[in-house]
Amino acid sequence: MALQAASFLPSSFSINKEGKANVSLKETSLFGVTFSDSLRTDFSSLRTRRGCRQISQTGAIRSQAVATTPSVNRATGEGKKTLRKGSVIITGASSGLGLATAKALAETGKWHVIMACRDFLKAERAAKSAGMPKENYTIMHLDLASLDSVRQFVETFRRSERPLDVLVCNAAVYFPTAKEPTYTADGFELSVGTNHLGHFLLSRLLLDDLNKSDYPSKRLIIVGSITGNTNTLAGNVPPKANLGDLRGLAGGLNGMNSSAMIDGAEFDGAKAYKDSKVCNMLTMQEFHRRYHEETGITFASLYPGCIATTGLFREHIPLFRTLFPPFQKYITKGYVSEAESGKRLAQVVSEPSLTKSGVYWSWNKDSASFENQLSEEASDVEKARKVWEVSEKLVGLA
Ligand code: NDP
Ligand code: PMR
Repeated sequence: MALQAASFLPSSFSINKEGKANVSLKETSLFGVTFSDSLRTDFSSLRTRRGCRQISQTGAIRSQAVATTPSVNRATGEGKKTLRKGSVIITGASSGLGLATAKALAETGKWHVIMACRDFLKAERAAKSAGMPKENYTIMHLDLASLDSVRQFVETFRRSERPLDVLVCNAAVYFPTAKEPTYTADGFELSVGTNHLGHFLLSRLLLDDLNKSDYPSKRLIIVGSITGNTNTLAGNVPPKANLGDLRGLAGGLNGMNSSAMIDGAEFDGAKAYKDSKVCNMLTMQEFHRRYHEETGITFASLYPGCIATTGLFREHIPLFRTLFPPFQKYITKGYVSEAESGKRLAQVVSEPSLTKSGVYWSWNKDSASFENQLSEEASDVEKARKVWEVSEKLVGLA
């Protein structure tokens, strides 16, 4: 279905040296939708048991009572201070972007990665087969589709007595072919419930922990996407993200006395994912406005490129999974490998040059980062405030 639509690509589809393009889509029909706007886009960037157990890198169950002493700044022979290992939590680090980022950071020897995953064994196998040095990661159970699990994860993490220097909200689910909504343990539509509400509670709870860190650069990163931004060609592929007046979100997304969709409309799995990404990008900016000045924490979001081979597309039809990678590689040129995307996100975690807060990062075709523009909706200050206020009620913080 999707790839048939590739043949509807406009003939004026061209990419300049920087991998940026002004795509003039005057009256171009795509998926039966007529565009009359001139869009500016960037092509290069074009169930488990709830656990409060923690598995050590060797796979053995480690008692929570064992406190791991974080390394601290220590003086070297010359009297210079050496930076201690940074401590970063990455949600959904068992595959795709999360795993590639965990690997990139762990391999530097400068980071200890807490892989916050819903499936212990999958995460352990993934870390091992990626060759991650054992001493540089720990796996902790987190199921973002359960608010209880999020709270338990925060407790377990605190008991580990590791500092928190960077939190990366990366995990996501995508149900493009679902006819009916499915729900989290708390009764929220599963994609917005996992991708947005689970992360919203997690990051609100862990803000205190980030604030306590003595690391020189503390960061909270929420992964966004081009497909939630309607100022891009990719963001104009139907169904488009649109949060409307948030009536469905305010009603609890439970599909009973309220719609399962944020805007109150009929369920559409692909749209629910894109809406959840808009929430992710709005949440990052709202964090920035509320807390950056007071805490010095850097809040950032990013579009890592089209990583067309990841598990995100596992629910898509087989034909899509076969054709999507070559389509992105050879036609849109938006494709990036998992390894490259991991390096990009690792930069947002650790690069001293990427400390600016409130930014949505993207990369050009030479893999140089730049501050990208968000769509009107994804940068709407009033909507961000409303999403924040409604979300804090839904997750029990207000
Ligand atoms: P993957 O499916 O490979 O990774 C998603 C991860 O999220 C997996 O580790 C998965 O765990 C985890 N996860 C899913 N549900 C839960 C849950 N309830 N609790 C805890 N973890 C969960 O996809 P990607 O690597 O592609 O996606 C990573 C991020 O990148 C997402 O935020 C996505 O929106 C974003 N992104 C991806 C793009 C792409 O082209 N792929 C483009 C732009 C943004 P498990 O392994 O157990 O399934
Ligand atoms: Mg896209 C022009 C550039 C471009 C880029 C960078 C993406 C990224 N896509 C582009 C264009 C197009 N896509 C065009 C012209 C079409 C019509 C043929 C198209 C279609 C399409 C489909 C059906 N694209 C998709 C899908 C999905 O199911 C993916 C999706 O929306 O997941 C939510 C997807 C994506 N396209 C991208 C990226 C990055 C995705 C996936 C992931 C994401 O946002 O997380």
